[in-house]
Amino acid sequence: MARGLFITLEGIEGAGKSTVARGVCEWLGRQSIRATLTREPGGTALAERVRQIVLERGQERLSAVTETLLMFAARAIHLENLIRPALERGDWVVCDRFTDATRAYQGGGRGVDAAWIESLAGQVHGGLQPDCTLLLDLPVPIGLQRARSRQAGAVDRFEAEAQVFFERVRAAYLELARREPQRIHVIDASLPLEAVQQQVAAVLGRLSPLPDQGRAP
Ligand code: T5A
Repeated sequence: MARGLFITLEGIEGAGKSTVARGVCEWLGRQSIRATLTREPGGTALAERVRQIVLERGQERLSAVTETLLMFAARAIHLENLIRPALERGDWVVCDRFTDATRAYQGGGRGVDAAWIESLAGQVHGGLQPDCTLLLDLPVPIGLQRARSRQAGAVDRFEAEAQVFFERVRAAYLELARREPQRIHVIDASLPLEAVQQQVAAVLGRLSPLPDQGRAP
């Protein structure tokens, strides 16, 4: 059986990734395509434990290098236990954040060496890349306002960052999209949700249909 397609969603805090990811799965369902919805960091029980370590604001310091290693540790667990098996059984995998987040947050936001990130990505991905990435782009103040208005519990290590940090993250994402326009599709996420979903459906509709791939019985 041919493998399913690997779709990732990216963007700053409050861009609407989780909301749109659920919409993507519903859209795929309407096309009779089986989809597995997941997220990073996390996605499996063990990787979610790493997520907790990297997001919670504890007593101990986490350097940018440690943060990067933890992101890739969680990703390696996720790839081995969930993403690869799902793709191999023909499901499409819809993943809320993947390695572009490490490039943007740890690389762009924290200044971690880009070549080192690519070297880790090469080892952890083993050649697997997203087939399509939806970059939900919007001005930082709008994203932060949405994220904060929805927030119920404690602020995590990233949400505690200043606006200037997210400006660097956003700029890094846009640069990635500029370099890989075939894979990374920039979606105007400042628009109302319905208009965002229309842009996303237009991108998904252009993906090459693969015969007998991920079709629900
Ligand atoms: N991280 C992650 C790294 O640093 N490196 C890495 O390699 C990886 C994988 C993870 C954190 O980890 C960092 C980045 C993150 O800081 P997370 O929970 O995955 O955290 O990410 P967040 O961005 O914090 O998730 P959010 O839930 O804040 O943002 P979403 O998912 O983009 O937004 P969503 O869908 O929850 O929507 C937010 C609110 O806006 C509304 C929604 O209803 C919701 O209330 N909304 C809209 N409102 C108006 N118009 C629209 N178009 C809307 N779309 C959504």
